[in-house]
Amino acid sequence: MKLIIGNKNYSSWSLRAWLLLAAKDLPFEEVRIPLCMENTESAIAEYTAAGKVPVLIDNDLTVWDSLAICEYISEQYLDGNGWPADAEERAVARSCCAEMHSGFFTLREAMPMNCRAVNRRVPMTAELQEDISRIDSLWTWLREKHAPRGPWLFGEFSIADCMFAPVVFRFSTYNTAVSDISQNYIQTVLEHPKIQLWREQAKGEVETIEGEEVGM
Ligand SMILES: N[C@@H](CCC(=O)N[C@@H](CS)C(=O)NCC(=O)O)C(=O)O
Repeated sequence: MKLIIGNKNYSSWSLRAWLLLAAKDLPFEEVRIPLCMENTESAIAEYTAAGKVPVLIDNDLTVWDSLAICEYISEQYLDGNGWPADAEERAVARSCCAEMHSGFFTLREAMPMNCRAVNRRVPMTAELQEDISRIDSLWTWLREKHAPRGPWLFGEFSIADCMFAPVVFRFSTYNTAVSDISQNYIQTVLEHPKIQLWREQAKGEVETIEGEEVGM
């Protein structure tokens, strides 16, 4: 398999698909296309007409979009184990991922993922606090419910953790105040060896995207 991704420092959607493949130790080749460069559009167009990363190439198959890639990996390579085993939990996990995938626009805009940046502060607005509070209460609820089975959102590591991993980096970069339970979850994610690897590789990147460098 080949996974086409953007800059590790900034490409939050790329991280989601990459983390599932990496955390599950599946063999894949990475192709990194730095975003916001003169040739970004043409470089991505070699793989997909959708114009966005991540893209997964598996033999003759092209899968674009982070969530579709995670679904495919789970079905094709993980026996469905990318999701919780229980049907009701699976439905809730899919709801969480869909909510992340289609929402939190204020948070995404105001707090861009910037893995190598620390101790940044951005101005708080009511809309931003609303997004943060929703994620905080969702994480707290899931962790309280699933704590006996492990430290991840649904106990065991799942696609839900991949979909929220960029938010973990955001909360860490911008020192976002959340519940103790969410803070523990953030720590769990940050300590994952593959998350540490991603962050190290992000630190090694030389490109800077001005528009993504926000906060003081
Ligand atoms: N919904 C898509 C969003 C993908 C997306 O927006 N990717 C951004 C990078 S994180 C991108 O490719 N931007 C390139 C561009 O717009 O030129 C997914 O989940 O994969």
